[in-house]
Amino acid sequence: MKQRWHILGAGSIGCLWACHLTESGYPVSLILRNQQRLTQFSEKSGIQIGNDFFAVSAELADGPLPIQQLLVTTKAIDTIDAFNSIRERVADNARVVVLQNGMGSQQWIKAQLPNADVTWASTTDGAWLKSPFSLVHAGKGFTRIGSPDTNYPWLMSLDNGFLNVEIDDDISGTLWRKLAINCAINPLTAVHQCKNGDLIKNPDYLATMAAICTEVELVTKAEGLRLFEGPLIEQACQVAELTADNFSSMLQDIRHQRTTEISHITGYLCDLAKQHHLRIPTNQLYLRKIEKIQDDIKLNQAF
Ligand code: KPL
Repeated sequence: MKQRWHILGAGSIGCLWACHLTESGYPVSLILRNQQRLTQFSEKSGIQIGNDFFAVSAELADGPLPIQQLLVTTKAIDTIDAFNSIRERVADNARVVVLQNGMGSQQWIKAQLPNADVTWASTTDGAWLKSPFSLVHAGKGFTRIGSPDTNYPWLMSLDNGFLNVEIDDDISGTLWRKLAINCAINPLTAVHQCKNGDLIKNPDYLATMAAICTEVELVTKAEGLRLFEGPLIEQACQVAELTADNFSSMLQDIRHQRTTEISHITGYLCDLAKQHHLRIPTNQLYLRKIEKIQDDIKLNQAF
């Protein structure tokens, strides 16, 4: 019998991975937030993708089994609370995969579990939940997975199932490239409430995006990283063009009155800039703007 995977974060990507791991023969348990979600789950006792049904089990954070294999798919901002709710159950030498956008929680989890195999992952799969535990796999992408310091052979066992999984020797670079593009596109589109493509059509937005990119490059240089062959602004324009009709995930979060991932994207960059005594005023300005929008949302929700 294969070793069980526990999944913390039963959103669309967590559910997609629950199916992927089930398909490759692992027992899987989703860790759910509360009794209401568990009751909802027990009506289905599994996850549906189109006509396919995957028999997955679910439990609450205080479930009975020790956790030896853990996939973290919460939003980066929810990691600390979610992880602390299961900390007691996680084996010190557990295998952990952190599959998230942004940076910061990967290192935080490693600090909590210094003897665990903590690995990082990034995905371009697109999925959404049309109803609880009923999933639409809208875009087949790739999940890159790796460890920033050691090569763990067990990672190969995740390249089985129905998702495209690639072992990545430069997972830190992969996450950084995503973070850099997200710094360039997401806060600007969220503040100006525009589509990704508008950033290249409007000269003022384009100039701000270029300033953001130059500052990101200052920080990556100080970190000893070279993300792309050419300048970041060229890459950012390319992504904005390719996704011209899309609304960025940050704008969607704001439109749905949700907390964004800014603290693990631009916020992470600003923290590093501070450590290197670098000034990155444009990124700092947009960090403050998004934080202000989030504060206003919270205030509105309180009344
Ligand atoms: O990843 C993205 C997002 O919306 O979060 C893109 C489309 C690349 C914009 O940064």
